[in-house]
Amino acid sequence: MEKRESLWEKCLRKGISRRTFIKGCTGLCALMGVSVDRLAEVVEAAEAKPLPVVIWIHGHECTGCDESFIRSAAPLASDLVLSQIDLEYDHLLSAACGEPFEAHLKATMAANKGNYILAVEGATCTKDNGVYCMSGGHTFSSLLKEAAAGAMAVIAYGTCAAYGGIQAAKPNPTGSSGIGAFCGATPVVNVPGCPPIPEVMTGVVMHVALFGSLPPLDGEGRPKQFYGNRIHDTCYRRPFFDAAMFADSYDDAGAKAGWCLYKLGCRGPETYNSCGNIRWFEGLSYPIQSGAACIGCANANFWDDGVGSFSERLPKYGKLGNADKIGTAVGAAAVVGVAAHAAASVVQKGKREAIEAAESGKKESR
Ligand code: FSX
Ligand code: SF4
Ligand code: F3S
Repeated sequence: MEKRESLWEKCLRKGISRRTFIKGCTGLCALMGVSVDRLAEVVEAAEAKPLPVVIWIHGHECTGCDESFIRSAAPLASDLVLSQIDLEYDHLLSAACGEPFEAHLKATMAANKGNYILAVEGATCTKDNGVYCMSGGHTFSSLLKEAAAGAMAVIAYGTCAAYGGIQAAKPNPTGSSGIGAFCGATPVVNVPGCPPIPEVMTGVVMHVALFGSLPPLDGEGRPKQFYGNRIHDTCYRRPFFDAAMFADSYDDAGAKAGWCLYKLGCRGPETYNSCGNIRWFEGLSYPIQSGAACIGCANANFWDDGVGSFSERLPKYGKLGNADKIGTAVGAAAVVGVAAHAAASVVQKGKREAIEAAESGKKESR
């Protein structure tokens, strides 16, 4: 295997100063969601550790995950791809194609066996021997098995790769599922979201590349630093939830005043993701800030849970709580809290309608 450069060696070759390198390492701490207390560890890894090759393959999906990744602002995806990781193969981003490209994939896998990171977007399908998802003359499921067997770690990007996503929604005609069962003994980190937040995507790949190990994971295989909170825990509308001030429709006075969207079906109380703190488009906004309820796009089965009911409030479909123990405990607490708030909101709603009626009466009499 050819000798690969460390991040520091790359900086030296490009004439980047030590000062800029250290500043970059501090930024990497934030990006990876690790404390700056670990800066010395990050610097040491960036100095000494050769950066691994990344192979990025696509199964059944919409390519929204790659579209999200290339919008990463910190670091810019172009910086990450061109200087911080060695992305040797990507179905979407690589300029090459055809037989030479497939030959390059095989050669890269062979030359870096046991040492490359495999990034996967999309579900895999198994029905009729996986014939419904093919590229380069082979089924995606066979490529996935082969590529995962030779990888040091697999990153399952997106809800499709982690859980099956829309392809696995009922009636699931292609027999699609998440990729975990196809990865053998190779460790897998799930980075759900449809798509995941770009900075979360880059943070996870940089963690694996720099430290050579997976970040700490929760019971669903998700990195705790990015999936440790529910959307509800970091939501700026939370004070309205706590005060039982809910919008009842997207164009009522409550919605206009920025009240809680729980009664419009918001899945924030059962969804673990970083949208409330990292946000999207360089921290500009996220669904709830843009006025839409969270549809739980980082949850397993969110399509089936949402069909015909994305705007139904949570207790009706009763899916609170996630699979890991902590999530279930928090979810159970949320059921109680949500039910109590729902009851309180009936009272609040009456009060609010009375106030609104009085306000409108005042306006009319002016
Ligand atoms: Fe799935 Fe990603 Fe949703 Fe799309 O690759 S998580 S359908 S945004 O594109 O896999
Ligand atoms: Fe925010 Fe939704 Fe929770 Fe309301 S229910 S506080 S809108 S996450
Ligand atoms: Fe998805 Fe909800 Fe965030 S819909 S993008 S997890 S606010």
